[in-house]
Amino acid sequence: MRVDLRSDTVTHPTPAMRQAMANAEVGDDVFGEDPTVNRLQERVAEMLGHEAALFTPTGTMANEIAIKVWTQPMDAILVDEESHILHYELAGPAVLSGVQMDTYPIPHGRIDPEAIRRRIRIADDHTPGTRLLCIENTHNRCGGTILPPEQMPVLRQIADSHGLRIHLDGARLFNASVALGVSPQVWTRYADSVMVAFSKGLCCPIGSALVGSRAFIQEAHRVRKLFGGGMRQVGVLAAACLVALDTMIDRLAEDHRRARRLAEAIAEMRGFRVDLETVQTNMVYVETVAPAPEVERRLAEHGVLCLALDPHRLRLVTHHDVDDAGIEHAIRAFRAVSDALGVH
Ligand code: TLP
Repeated sequence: MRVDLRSDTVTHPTPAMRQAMANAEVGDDVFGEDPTVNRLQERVAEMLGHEAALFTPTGTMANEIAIKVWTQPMDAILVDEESHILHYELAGPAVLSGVQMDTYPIPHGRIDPEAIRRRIRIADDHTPGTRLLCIENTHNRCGGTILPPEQMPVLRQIADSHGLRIHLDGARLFNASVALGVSPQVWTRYADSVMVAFSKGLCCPIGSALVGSRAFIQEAHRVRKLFGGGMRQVGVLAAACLVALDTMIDRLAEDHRRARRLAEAIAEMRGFRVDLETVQTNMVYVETVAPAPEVERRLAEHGVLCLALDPHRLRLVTHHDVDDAGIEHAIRAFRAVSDALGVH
């Protein structure tokens, strides 16, 4: 049995998505003439309570477009110490927008708004001025943790009092909204721009969307072209995303239930530690006494794939293509590796 827990990005499109892709009406999207893309953009903008949306191939591109639109070279942006933008986008903000990334702390996935306030730079002849605050929900490297909605008005107030925009990296925003049983708008209405992804837990082969005001999206459309992301008859891809919005959001609760089961079982085993407080959605981070790459290799021998993201930390992500039997198999594999390593 093979159980792939490396990421929810490994999910395959469902039969309903393939059907919709085959039948999609298409046009040239660079001219804004793809009816399926247009329908998707209107739908996402409405769901997230913003004026307009833009379809992008990846979440990374959407994040980097937002940063480019909101800043000028020599500005600074604030990202948290564990953010995707800082760790996994190849210094994109420096390369593509000419801005400096400053960081704020996020211990155990929690934001202290005062720590953000203290790190805002006021521009002068020597200092880059902070223009943008980036936040992430759910938070990937913090364990799939949820940004408490009650923090949003506080962050908005800080941003407004210093002339900052807020960009929300919501690659897994629907996981957060399903876990709390609230509308995604409890977060999105306080942000100036939001990225959501279809290619993770929602199982689409490709696709993210960026939302914001009409003026922001107009500029984002130009920057997408600059970054090489102007696409043509991509209604075939947007069609899968529309199916995902109809069929794949509510079921994320199953992934969360399975992540919990996995986390609680591994937390009991020798040689592993799991902070159960951070297991709030579809991710489980496991601290390992043995080197994580060694644990990763041994688990792979049992057909269980995960990612050693740090020297002593593994990430497991539950998703549509791993069922209860897969989770039980993964638990047995962890137990076998724990016994074999014999560490305490
Ligand atoms: N994350 C991927 C890897 O890049 C780590 C994963 O497997 O989790 N924001 C967040 C919070 C993300 O987790 C990701 C993808 C992105 C942005 C980027 O999305 P893509 O891969 O579509 O560029």
